[in-house]
Amino acid sequence: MNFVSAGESHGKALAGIIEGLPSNLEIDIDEINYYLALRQSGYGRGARQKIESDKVEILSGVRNGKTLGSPLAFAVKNNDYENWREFMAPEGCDVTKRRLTKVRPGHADLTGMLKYDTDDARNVLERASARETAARVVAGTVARQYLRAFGVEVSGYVKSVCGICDNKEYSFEALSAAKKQPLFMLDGELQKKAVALIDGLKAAGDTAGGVAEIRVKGLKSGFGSCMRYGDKLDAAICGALMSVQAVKGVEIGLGFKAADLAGSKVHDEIYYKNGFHRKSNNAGGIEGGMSNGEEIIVRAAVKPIPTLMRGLATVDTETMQPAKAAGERSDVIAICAAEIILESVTALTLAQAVAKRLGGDNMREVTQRYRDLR
Ligand code: EPS
Repeated sequence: MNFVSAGESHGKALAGIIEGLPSNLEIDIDEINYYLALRQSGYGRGARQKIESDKVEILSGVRNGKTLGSPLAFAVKNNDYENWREFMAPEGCDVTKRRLTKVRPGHADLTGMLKYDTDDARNVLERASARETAARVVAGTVARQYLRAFGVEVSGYVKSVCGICDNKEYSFEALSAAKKQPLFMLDGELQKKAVALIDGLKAAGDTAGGVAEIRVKGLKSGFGSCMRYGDKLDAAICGALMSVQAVKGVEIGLGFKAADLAGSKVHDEIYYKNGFHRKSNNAGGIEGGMSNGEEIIVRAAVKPIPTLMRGLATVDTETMQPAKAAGERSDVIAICAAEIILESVTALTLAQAVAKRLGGDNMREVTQRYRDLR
């Protein structure tokens, strides 16, 4: 199963193609739009989200609500294109306006300009923008629907905002309450503190990041590989999470803490009663590069947004003189969006691992093969 996305932030639309879906998978378009709306939500988002109202349009691969086995192509329109047509139209536009040369530290602007040989960072930032992640949410929600056919669910919450961290443990079922909260946090008091902190940062023209925890329930053991490092499930998940804009760190289960503890405090002892089980899950559901049947637990650290209204020190590449970095409008924090995107890329990665192991051209074939697994 392959996925490719296309689209610029202020271009006509985002687009994507998912190739390798079996036939007869029921596609719930309302659920895709639900996750698209969640991706746009959350405290601290900027003015752009008032312009957009993301909805998926499926262009191919689905007939009467079910996949055909052919590539599923889709588009999500950028409403803001109407305001940018003059500067973005592929057919011809005015490239002397909306130039960005006061390159932002932490964004792709400067390195991208040099690499793609352009004197306007707009040519780079339009694609590097996190707007692209709307396409990944569409693909991720299709992947959720595929995984659900095997009883696998993906959820998550925001664990920390700019250092305000919730260290409590929550059951998988408790996580769904997070999506109704302004910052997708589960502790009301910590969330109030985080909201106040974001308000302060916004007033100061500054930005924030955070940590999201993603959990997966119900996946049988044996997906991934201990034989081929390229197929290790933990490597695939970490790569996928790290590919999300602004993610700077990823951990599985105990993660970095495991390095500080004795082996007896880290490894999950194995018992047998009507099947193998463990009383702890420090491994985060993955051992030897394979799912072990326990909940998969991953966390990703998201850096602060690099567009700061106060403007960091930089160089204007037009004049090579010192300048304040560009900052017309921006989010103060996009951790809720990141949480939804991270759930989506996790779902897509797991769907790919399932498809790789089970193959199958139609859902009947695939679900039967899943049932037959030990
Ligand atoms: C982004 C900058 C902002 C964000 C955008 C990502 O866009 P604009 O420059 O149009 O104000 O709103 O994210 C989205 C549009 C989105 O839908 O998530 C950036 O520079 O990465």
